[in-house]
Amino acid sequence: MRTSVVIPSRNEGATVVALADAVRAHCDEVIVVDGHSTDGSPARLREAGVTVVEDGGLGKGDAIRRGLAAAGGEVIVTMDADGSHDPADIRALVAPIGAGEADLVIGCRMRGGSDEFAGTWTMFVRLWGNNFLTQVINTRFGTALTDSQNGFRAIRAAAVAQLGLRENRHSIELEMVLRALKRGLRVSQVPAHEYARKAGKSSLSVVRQTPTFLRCLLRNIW
Ligand SMILES: Nc1nc2c(ncn2[C@@H]2O[C@H](COP(=O)(O)OP(=O)(O)OP(=O)(O)O)[C@@H](O)[C@H]2O)c(=O)[nH]1
Ligand SMILES: [Mg+2]
Repeated sequence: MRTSVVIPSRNEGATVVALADAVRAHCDEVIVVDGHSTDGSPARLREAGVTVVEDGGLGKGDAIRRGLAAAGGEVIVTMDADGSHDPADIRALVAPIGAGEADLVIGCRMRGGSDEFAGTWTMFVRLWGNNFLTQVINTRFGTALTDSQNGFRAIRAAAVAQLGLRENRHSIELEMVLRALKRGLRVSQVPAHEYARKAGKSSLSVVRQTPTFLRCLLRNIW
């Protein structure tokens, strides 16, 4: 199936140019959605022949929504620009959609392993939050997911229009899986390894975004 890869990126100049180049071998189209980076990465990407679109300045969710709208593939993969996701996993993410077995496929770090799950309080809280949200989803929809929050995932392009995504921040992945299950779409997982980001700083503040995640959960669970 014709596959687009959407990479949201804000000041990821240390990794995004090489990543976009490496991704080309695994898909038909690469789109970097830039968050008004000030590190010169958009110009370097364009020089390298990569399609760059600008986000609306509202956050990662806004970037993902714009990337999904701009993508021309029958399947769209989303992945981080920070080197934490392996382009070699793209084909495994797309395969269940190509086989007609799934509409949304999430890369599962519980089965693929993760360098990120380090013994820090931040990672403890993030892992706990992921497990909590995943169990709420499993209880509500009778699913058996183990990692509902990974941003490394593939979605059937025809399904995107049914979802009406609105989240502007990191809660876009939660909104996507909730709305997909509510509409009766098939959600599955494949193992995918997550590496610690190779450079730069995380944009996800657990303290600031917890209310955003809870609001998104309450808004979309029923
Ligand atoms: N275009 C755009 N991209 C963003 C924005 N915020 C974050 N991103 C990108 O979205 C991806 C995910 O953000 P991260 O900061 O890596 O969040 P995370 O993966 O939860 O945190 P880490 O553990 O540090 O990797 C990265 O490629 C970011 O550069 C934004 O406002 N606009
Ligand atoms: Mg990341």
